[in-house]
Amino acid sequence: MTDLKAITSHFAISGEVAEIKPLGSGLINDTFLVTTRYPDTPDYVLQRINQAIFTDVPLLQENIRYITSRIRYHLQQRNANDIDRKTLTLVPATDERLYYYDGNSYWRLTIYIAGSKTFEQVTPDLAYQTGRAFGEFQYFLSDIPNPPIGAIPDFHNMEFRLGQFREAIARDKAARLAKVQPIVDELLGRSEEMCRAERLHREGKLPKRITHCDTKVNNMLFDQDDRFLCVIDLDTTMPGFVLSDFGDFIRTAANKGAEDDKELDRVGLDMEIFREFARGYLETASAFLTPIEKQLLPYGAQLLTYMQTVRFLTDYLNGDTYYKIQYPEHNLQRTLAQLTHLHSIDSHLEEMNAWINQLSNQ
Ligand code: GN1
Ligand code: MG
Repeated sequence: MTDLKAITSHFAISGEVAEIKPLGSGLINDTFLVTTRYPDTPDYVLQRINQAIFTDVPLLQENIRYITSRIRYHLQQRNANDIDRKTLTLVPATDERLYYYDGNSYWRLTIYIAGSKTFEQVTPDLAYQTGRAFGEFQYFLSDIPNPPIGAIPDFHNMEFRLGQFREAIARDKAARLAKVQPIVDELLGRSEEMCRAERLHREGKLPKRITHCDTKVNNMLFDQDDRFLCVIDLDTTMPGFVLSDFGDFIRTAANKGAEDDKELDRVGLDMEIFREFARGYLETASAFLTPIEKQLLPYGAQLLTYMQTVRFLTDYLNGDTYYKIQYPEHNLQRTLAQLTHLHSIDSHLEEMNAWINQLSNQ
C-alpha cells in the first residue's frame, strides 16, 4: 500500500497531517481528503492522477494553473468576497512543480475548500444557482488569449467517440457484443444525428469556446447554506461546445435516478431541474451566446447522454479498461440507465425547445 502521508511530505503544505481518507465518487482519479491537526492550517485534497488517461501530466497541471488564475483574476475584478473558496488553489510540490512523481504514479494537491459539500442530486433552487455559475464560468474563460490545448484531445468530439465505439465493436475483445447487439444497432442508427455539432462547427456555424467538459453535478461545491461556491475537476477544461456543458449537467442532475441506476423506472428527465438550470444559465451566458448556441441547448442534453451511453458501452465491449467499476456488469448497467435517460430526454425535446425559446425571447 502506498504511504499517503509520505506522499504529502513532498508538497509545500502547512500544518501537520492528522488523517488521510478517500473522498468523493470520481470514476477516473483516486481522491483523498488530507486533514491537518490544528484548525489554523487548511485541509487538502490529494489525488493520484490516472496516468492511462492523462498521459501528459505537466500539461494537465499547467492548464489547471492557467484556468484557475484566469478565474481568480475575474473574481478580483469584480471585488468578489471569499475568493479562496470560489476557485481551486493548487499546492506545488517542494521542488515547485505542480505535481509529484513517486516513480510509479503522479500526485497533485489542492487546498480543500473549508465548509464545502457536494450533491449527487439537486433541488430546483440549486439547479438555478448552478446554471448561473456555469454561465459565469464560461464567461470568465471566454476572453482567454491562449486557450489551453486540452489534456485529452477530442474529448467531447462525437465523431471521435463513435470511432472508438466502432473499433470496440469490430474487436469484440471481451466477447460481449452478441449480448448488446440491439443497443449497438440503436446507437449506430443515431450516429449521423449525433454528429451534427461537429458538422456545424466545420461549416463555421457553431463556435468552440473554453468549456469544462465534465459538468457532473458532483463537480460543484456548495457551502453549508447551500450557496454555490465553485466548480472543481478542471482536468478536461478545453475548447468545446457550450452545449456540452449544458448537456452534461442535464444528463447528471436532471435525472430522477442515478447514472448507473439498477431500477430503470426511476430514471428519466426532471423537467423542473431542466427549466431552472436553463433559466440560471441563460441569465449569465445570454450575453455571449449566439442564437444557434442557445437553440442547440436541448440537443446538448441528448448529445451528452448519447455520448455517455456510447462511452460506457465502448468500455463494456473493451472489457472495462477505462472507468472504475464496482461489479462485473457495471458498465452495462450504466449503459442501460443512460439509454433509458436518453429516451426520456428525447420525449421532452419539444417542451425543452419551447422553454429555451421563451427564455431567449425575454
Ligand atoms: C468521468 O472522473 P469523473 O467521474 O469526474 C469522465 C467523464 C464522464 C464521467 C461519467 C476524464 O468523470 O467524462 O462523463 O466519468 N472523465 C473522464 O460519470 O473521462
Ligand atoms: Mg469528477
